[in-house]
Amino acid sequence: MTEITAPKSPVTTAEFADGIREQLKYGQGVTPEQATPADVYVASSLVVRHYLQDAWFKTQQDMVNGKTKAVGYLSAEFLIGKQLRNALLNAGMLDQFDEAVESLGFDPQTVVDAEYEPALGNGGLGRLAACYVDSLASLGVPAFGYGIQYRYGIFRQEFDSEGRQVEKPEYWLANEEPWGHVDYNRSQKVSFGGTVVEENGRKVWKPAWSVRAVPVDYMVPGYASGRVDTLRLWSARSYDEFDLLTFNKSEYLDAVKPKVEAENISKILYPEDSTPQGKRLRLEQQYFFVAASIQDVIRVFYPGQSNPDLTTLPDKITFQLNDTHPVIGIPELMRVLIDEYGYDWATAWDITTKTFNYTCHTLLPEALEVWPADLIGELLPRHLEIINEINDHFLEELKGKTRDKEKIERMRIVTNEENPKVRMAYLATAGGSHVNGVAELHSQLLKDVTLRDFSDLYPDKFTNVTNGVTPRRFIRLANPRLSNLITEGLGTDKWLSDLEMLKGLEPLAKDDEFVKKFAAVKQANKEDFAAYAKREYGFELDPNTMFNSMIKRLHEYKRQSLKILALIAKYADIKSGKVSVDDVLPRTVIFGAKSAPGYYLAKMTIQLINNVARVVNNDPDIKGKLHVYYPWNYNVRLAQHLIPATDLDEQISQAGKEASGTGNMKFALNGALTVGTLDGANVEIRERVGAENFFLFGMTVDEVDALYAQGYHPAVYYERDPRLKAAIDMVADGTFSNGDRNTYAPLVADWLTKDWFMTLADFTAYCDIQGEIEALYRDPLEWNRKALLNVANSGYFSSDRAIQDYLDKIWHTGPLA
Ligand code: 26V
Repeated sequence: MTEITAPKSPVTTAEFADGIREQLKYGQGVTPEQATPADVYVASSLVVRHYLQDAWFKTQQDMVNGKTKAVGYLSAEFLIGKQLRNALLNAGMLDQFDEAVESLGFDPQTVVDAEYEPALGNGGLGRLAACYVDSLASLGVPAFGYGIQYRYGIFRQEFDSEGRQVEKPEYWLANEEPWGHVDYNRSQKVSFGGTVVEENGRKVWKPAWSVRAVPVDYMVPGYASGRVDTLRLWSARSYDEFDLLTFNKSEYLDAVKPKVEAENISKILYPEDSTPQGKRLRLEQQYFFVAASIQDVIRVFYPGQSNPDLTTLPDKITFQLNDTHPVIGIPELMRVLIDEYGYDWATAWDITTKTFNYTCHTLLPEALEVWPADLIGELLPRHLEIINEINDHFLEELKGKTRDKEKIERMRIVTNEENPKVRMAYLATAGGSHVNGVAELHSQLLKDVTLRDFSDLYPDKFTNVTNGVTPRRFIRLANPRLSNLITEGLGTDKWLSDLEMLKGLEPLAKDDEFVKKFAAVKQANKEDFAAYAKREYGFELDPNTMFNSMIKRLHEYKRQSLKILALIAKYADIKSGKVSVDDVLPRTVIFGAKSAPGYYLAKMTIQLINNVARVVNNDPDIKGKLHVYYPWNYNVRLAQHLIPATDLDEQISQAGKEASGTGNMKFALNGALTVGTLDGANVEIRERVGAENFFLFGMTVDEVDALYAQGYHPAVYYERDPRLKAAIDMVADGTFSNGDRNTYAPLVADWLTKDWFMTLADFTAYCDIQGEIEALYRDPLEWNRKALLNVANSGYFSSDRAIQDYLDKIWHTGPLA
C-alpha cells in the first residue's frame, strides 16, 4: 500500500474565517451577524471547495496526461452521506474549521448539522460506491464516479399511528447545495427511441427524442493524498425552446412531447432493491447516465479530437459496472465505436471487452436484471440490434468451446422465446474482462450456482474482491473517542490510511487498563447515542443496558423476523413466569430499516416490530429489562451515530443469501460483537477476529440446500420448540394488534406454511446462543476484551484494501506518482 502522510492543512484558521466572511458577503449576501448556521454551512463548504480546487485540477491534468490509467466507477447509486465534515477531515482542515466557525460566533456542530444528507442510494450497494470513491482518491488513483443526481433520493420513512411505514418524498435539493457544481458548459445529449435506417451500407440510428445530461460535479478529496477525484452525477434537463428551434421541423415536433418528460429521468431513485420491475423509466435512467458518461470520457481523454484513436481507450480508463444497472454501457460503447467512429465489429468488441468489468452484488436470482427485448427495442432500437449481434457472436464462440448444446442454450444473452428477454448479468459477463463477487463465499456461489456455465467455460474471468468500508467516515468521523484511543494505543494515526495497523492493538487486549479505557469509550458513545435518540426521536434509552442493533434494508432473507420472534419469545417467557424478570439481562434492541414500498411482508414486519416495541416498552411486568426502539428513516447519519454505540450487532441472514454485508464490517471495526450466520463477509470476519470472538449460529449453505431438497416444512419447528410456538401464537392472538387476530395473519401464515428463508428452522439455535451472549455480557472485562480483538483484527475490511485488490486483480492500474 502507498505510504501516506497525515494531512497538512492548506489553510490557517484566520484564512478560513476570512474565507467564510467573504463567501457570506458575496455568495450568501449576508453579514456574519445576519447569517444562520445554514448560511455558515454553505459558506464553509465553498471555502473547502476553494482550497481543494488546485489539487482537483492537478489530479485531472495528471490523469489526462496519461500518467496512469483511470477508473470509471459506473453506479446508479452513490449513498455519499453528509459531505462537509468528511471533506474537512480528508483535506486536513477540521481544526481550522472548528476554530474559524467559533471565532465567528457559531457552534461547529450546529453548522455541520445544517447539511441535508444526500440519500442517493438504497443501501449497501450505494454506500459501497461512496466508500470506494473515497478510497480511490485516498490511494491517489485518478477516478470518476459516474451516476445520477436524483432530485428525490430514497424516500423519507415515517411511521403512522399504527406503526406502519409511510413513504414521504425526499426532496433533498430544496436548499442550497454547495457541493455539487452544475456544469452547464459540459452537458451531453442523450437520445432515445426512433428507428434505425441504412444509409450507404451503414446503420444510422434516427432517435425520436433527446434530453440534455448536465453534469453535477462533486469533489472527492482523498485522505492525506493531495488528490481530489470527481463524482460526476448527471441531471436530466430538457432542451429549451431555443435548442428545439435548431432541430429540423420533424425533429422539432417529435422533440416537443418529451420536453415535458425529460426531467423525469433523473427525478427519482427507485426504492426497490431486489425485484426489478422492468420499468421503462428505469431503463431510461440507466441508459441516460451511462451514455452521458461514455461521451464524457471521450471528451475528457481525447480533448478536441474529431478523429480520436479509440483503440487506446482501454489504456486510458477501465469501467467498473456496479451490478447490472449500467450494463447497457456495453452495447452503447459498441454503438459509439461502430456507428460514430467507424470501427469494425471485431475492433469495437476488443476495445469494449477490455474496458468493462462487472461486479455482482446479489445471490437472489430475482434481483438479476432481465429486460424484455421489446422494451429495449422501443427505447434503444440500435442497441437491441447490437445486443442480438453480440448474442449471435457469443453463441458462435461457445460452439468452439463446448459440445454441450443445452449449456449453450442456457447461456444465451437473449432468450429464445416468444417474447425474448435480455439477461444483463450474462451480457456483462460476456462483454467484460472480469466478473467478481463481493465476499469469498459469494464469489464461490457465483461460480458454483448463479454463473456456473460461464465460470466453467471462462474460469479466468472470475475473481473475488471482498468488500470494505472507509475508516475515515466510519471510524474517525463516527467514533472520535475510539479513534483517539487507537492512536494512543498505536502511538500514531497512520492507521487511518493503513488499517491493517490495527493489528498492533492485539497485545493491548491483554492489558486490563487499556480494555477498561476501551469499555469507557463504548459507554460514553452509548450515552451520546441515548442523548441523540432523545433529541431526534424522543426515545428514552438506558445506556446501562446492552445496546443490540439490527440496521439494514428490511428483507425476508435478512430475517428481521428471526430477531423479533426471539424477542417476543423472551417476552412470553417473562409473562408466563417461566423466566423471572429479575434474571433477565437488560437489553435495548434497536432496529433501523426501510422496506421497498410495495413489499407486503416486509412492511408488515415493520408494523409488527413497532407494535412489539409499544407493548413491551410499556409493560410494567418487564421492569424496563427489555426495550425495543425503531428510529424511523434509517440513513447514513443514523448509522454513524448508532454503530459506535452498539454492543451487539445482528447479521442473521439465511446462509447463502447475503452477498457480503458491509454493516457487519463497520460494527466489528467499532468494537461490537456480532451474532451471525455463516453468510457473506461474516465468514471472513469470523476467520479474522477468531471464532471465540464471534457468536455463530444457524445452518450452513449446504445444510440449507439439503433442507430445501428434502422438503422444508416450517410447521414442524413450530411444534417442536415451545418458545417458538409461544412467540408465534402471541403474534397470532392479537397481543400486538389490540386483540385483532387478523392484523398479522398473512405473516403468521407465511411463517407456518412457507417461510422461504427458514427463519423457523434457525430459531432454536438463535435463541440458544443468546444464553452464551448474555453470560459473556455479564463479564464486562471479557466482553470488551473480545470487542477490542474485533477492532484489532478487522483492518482487512478497509475499502483501501478492497480498492487495492481491484487495482491488482482487475483494473491493473495504480496511483498517480
Ligand atoms: C437492485 C435493484 C433492482 C432493480 C431495482 C432497483 C435496484 C436497486 C438496487 C439493487 C441492488 C441490490 C443489490 C444490493 O444492494 N446488494 C448488496 O450489495 C452490498 C454491497 O456489495 C452487499 O454488501 C450486500 O450483501 C448486498 O445485498
